[in-house]
Amino acid sequence: MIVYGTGYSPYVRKVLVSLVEKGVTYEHKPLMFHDPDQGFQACSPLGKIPAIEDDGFQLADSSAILWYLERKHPSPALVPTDPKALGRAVWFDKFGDTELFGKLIVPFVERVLKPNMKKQPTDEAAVTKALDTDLPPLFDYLEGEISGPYLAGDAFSIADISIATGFYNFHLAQARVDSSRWPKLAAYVEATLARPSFQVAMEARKG
Ligand SMILES: N[C@@H](CCC(=O)N[C@@H](CS)C(=O)NCC(=O)O)C(=O)O
Repeated sequence: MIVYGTGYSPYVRKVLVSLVEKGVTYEHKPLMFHDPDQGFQACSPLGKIPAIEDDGFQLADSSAILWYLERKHPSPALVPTDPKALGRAVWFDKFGDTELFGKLIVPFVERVLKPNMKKQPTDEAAVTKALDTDLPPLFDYLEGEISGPYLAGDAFSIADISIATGFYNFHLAQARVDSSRWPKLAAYVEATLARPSFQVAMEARKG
């Protein structure tokens, strides 16, 4: 299987974590979104990352890929079967991708991506707004949802992958979850990113 997309992307990281958890071997092509590479373009209709090619089968979108991997490589399961746990897993995958991502990524975009990769100035006011205004309600919500090591049921799942992935970029931007205000969230993020699969996927940014 070929995985397209830089390891800096939280969405690409979702796919890499899933592959490592399931013990599937893959080739990683760490290109940026909208790269002209023809193989990538054929897999990603919108030019977004991640995308995969698996034995001639092409697919884009991290959640679609995670569900594909789940059916093709069912063990260990990353999608729960219990109805309530399944509902929560789908919800947290969606919440992570849509609500959390856009705000969690702001410090990374401003402090890492813009100055180092785009040669543009950092907008610290945007970082302050994300940290002080936009993220606290989301962190409050997550703090209230954490009652054990996993967000959906009693096992690691796509819910944990999708919520934790963006916190690595948050950390790369020298931002942290304040453990005095959100102790459960801070501990959950630390423990989830410490999993071997996340460690491998986080190293992939150097690829
Ligand atoms: N829903 C997609 C989102 C993927 C996405 O937006 N990736 C970003 C990089 S982190 C991208 O390719 N952005 C380029 C663009 O939006 O045109 C998924 O889950 O894979």
